Amino acid sequence: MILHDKLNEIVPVWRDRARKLLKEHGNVKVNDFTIDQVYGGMRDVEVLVTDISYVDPATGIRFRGYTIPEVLDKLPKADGATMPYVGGLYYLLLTGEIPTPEQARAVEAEWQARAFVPAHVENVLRVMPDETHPMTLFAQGILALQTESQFVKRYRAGMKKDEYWIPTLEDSLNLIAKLPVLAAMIYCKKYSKCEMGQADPNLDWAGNLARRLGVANKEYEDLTRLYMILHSDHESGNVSAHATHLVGSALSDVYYSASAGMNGLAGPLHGLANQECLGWLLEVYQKFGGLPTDEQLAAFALETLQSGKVIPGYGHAVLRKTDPRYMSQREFCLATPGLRDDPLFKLVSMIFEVAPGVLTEHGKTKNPWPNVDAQSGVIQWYYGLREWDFYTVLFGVGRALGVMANLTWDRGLGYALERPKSVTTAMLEKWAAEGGRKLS
Ligand code: HAX
Repeated sequence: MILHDKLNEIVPVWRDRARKLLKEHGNVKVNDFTIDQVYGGMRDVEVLVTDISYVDPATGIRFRGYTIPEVLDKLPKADGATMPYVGGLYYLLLTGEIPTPEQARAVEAEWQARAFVPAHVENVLRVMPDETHPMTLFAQGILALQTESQFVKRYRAGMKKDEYWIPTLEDSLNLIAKLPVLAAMIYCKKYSKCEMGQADPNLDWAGNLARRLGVANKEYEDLTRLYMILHSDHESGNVSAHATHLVGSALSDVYYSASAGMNGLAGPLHGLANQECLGWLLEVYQKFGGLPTDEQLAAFALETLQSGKVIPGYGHAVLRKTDPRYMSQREFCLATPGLRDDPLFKLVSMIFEVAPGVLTEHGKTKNPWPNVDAQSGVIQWYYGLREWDFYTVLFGVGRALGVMANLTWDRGLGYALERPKSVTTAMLEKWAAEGGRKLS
């Protein structure tokens, strides 16, 4: 094929040119940033603002200043549950204040009143081929809901910029309310284990998701509350949050923006890592016919790295320590009889002991410690949700909470259209030869 042949010829030449530039001049500054940062996915470039959450490289996420243990302790608990209402977490993300039980329940009631998913969305899911990945269905389902956008109606009718946040909040509440039902519809379509249906008015938002997935178990409802809280937000530079923010900056509504974010979450370096993790765990377990020895596990991990693959669930673009979201899931497992003795959980614990050493010795990753995805799949597996290509949808339902809160504030604060400037390789080479570039 003509284009394939031609690119086969020129890609290696340009790759070598970029590598040479980075090797010889990676630390040269172009304005405020180094050439390493320009090529390297803008690591550590501080150009986004959010007050909703912050990831400290050493201690991990804080939601509105609160650590995960503080959030779990302070937020009002669902009736008879050990974990908080997700509605309370959403109140905290949006307002910065810990809600009273009445306020948390009021958010849950808002969601309950808006949970109905229209028939055309169900139809969109039904016509897709059975082999469609659940994340494709999830992004499509969100996009199909765009017909409901209040922002679009108000914008067309004429609306002051200061008011943009109002229909954005309205759209956000509507979308979040419907996500448990949408996710469950995808689950039913894909695996034929249930019938598509609407929300149960007697259950909270997370309880609804748990039940509709067919796990009628109080423990799993609590786990779902924890899971959604942990996955909700991770400041605004990660791919799903940034993609949502970027698309939203063009005043595309909540549905367009969230769908874009979910497409980013579907990448194996981001949210898809949770399904990849479980795949890798099962591969280890099957290969050794059960738990391996530490030596066997280390050798298998090295083999994975040497074959050019990543160890899923390990490493992070910002964190430089074990992810506290990993630790709280681990604590949940350790506190849950049955789960703490589960052989796959034991394997996860062994990997926690062995993989950081292997990754450190391998010498590439800046962070050899586990992230949120290293632990989450095994818990779903334990409770019977074994269709692991569905796991990223669960992540997406949780992540929607954070990106929607951010988008509401983006509009509230009138954040600008995002439009960074690009340069050419030749320009960078010229500035590198001149020892750097300063904005005049
Ligand atoms: N296994 C093997 N190699 C790894 C690695 C891992 N777990 N983590 C990082 N590396 C490699 C990178 O691929 C990179 O190699 P190259 O120089 O050849 O490109 C090198 O180490 C330096 O990477 P880094 O600076 O430490 O990490 P990045 O910021 O570039 O990437 C990632 C961060 C999370 C994408 C990376 O650690 C990774 O691929 N991890 C495995 C996949 C994963 O768990 N993703 C989920 C992350 C959490 C999340 O967003 N969840 O949604």
